Formats: sequence, structure tokens, C-alpha cells
Amino acid sequence: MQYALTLARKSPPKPTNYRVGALLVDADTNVILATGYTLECEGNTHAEQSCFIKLSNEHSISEEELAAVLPPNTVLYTTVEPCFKRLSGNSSCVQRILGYGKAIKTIYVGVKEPEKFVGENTGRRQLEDAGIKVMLVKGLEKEILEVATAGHVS
Ligand code: HJL
Ligand code: ZN
Repeated sequence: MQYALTLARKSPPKPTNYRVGALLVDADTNVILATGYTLECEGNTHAEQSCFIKLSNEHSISEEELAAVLPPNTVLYTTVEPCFKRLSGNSSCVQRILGYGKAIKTIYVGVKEPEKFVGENTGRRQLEDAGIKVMLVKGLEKEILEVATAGHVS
């Protein structure tokens, strides 16, 4: 989670989103499969989405095919819980993750999403209903939120 926070700090501040850092890890070997931060990849990209895009590109497959190359014990670390809805109307990271079936087994989350943009994030429930574990990691909330909201007007 410390590393995810370091990644979040690389994201350019933008008043209408959160600056988030994320990584995909093979929990069996502790190998980092991909890292990402908000707006890292081209376009209006989220941190988790950037991980998915970068790893798919590495394997020369489409983002939708990613599950095929994920190890059996893949976990996702993200400073802010995966979005369930986006003001921009782009597909949410929860939808993307659900699209991979149970390829991602556990998601470690640094903070729940503040209710500023899209109200209560109901994504956790959807993920858990699909058999994906969502674990809140305590201890870095203050730093994560400071980084996430840098550049916000209020
Ligand atoms: C997560 C990110 C990111 C957010 N959440 N988990 N990772 N930026 O990289 C969630 C927030 C959306 C806004 C605006 N932020 O980003 O709800 O413009 O950023 O599609 O709803 O939507 P867009
Ligand atoms: Zn997202």
C-alpha cells in the first residue's frame, strides 16, 4: 500500500477525480505484475485501469482478455477503492474487474471512496457478491486522502 501511495503521488492533480495509485501482484510469488496511477495511460484513465492496460499491452492482448494471463492468486492493491461509477460515463473499474471473473481474488483498499463525486460507492458489495474479497488496509488513510484530493477546489 505504501508503494501504491508512492504511485498515486505521480498522478497529475485534477479537480474532478482522485489521484490514485494501484498495483497488481501475484500473491504466490510476490511479483508485481503491473503498476498504475490515475491519468498514467492515454486518455482519462484510472489507476487500476492503467494497470490493466499496461499488462495487456505487455502480453499483446486486449484489455478484455486480461484474465487469461493473470496468475491464479492475483491481488490488486489500490489507494482508493475501485470506482463503481464515473462522472465521465466511462466504464467503471468495478465493471472491468467483474469482467475478469474471479481472476482477481482479493482487493486491498487504502480508503473507501469519499462521497464527493458519485455518492456512496456500492462497488464493494458487487465485488463481494462475485466472490472477490475486499480488504480495507488501515494506517495510511490521511496521506492517501491528501494525495487523492490535491488540486481539488474544496
Ligand atoms: C479510483 C482512480 C480514480 C478514482 N477512483 N479508484 N481510481 N481517479 O484512478 C473516482 C471518481 C471519478 C469521478 C470522475 N476516482 O474519472 O469517482 O472523469 O474519478 O471518469 O467520478 O470520473 P472520471
Ligand atoms: Zn476507476
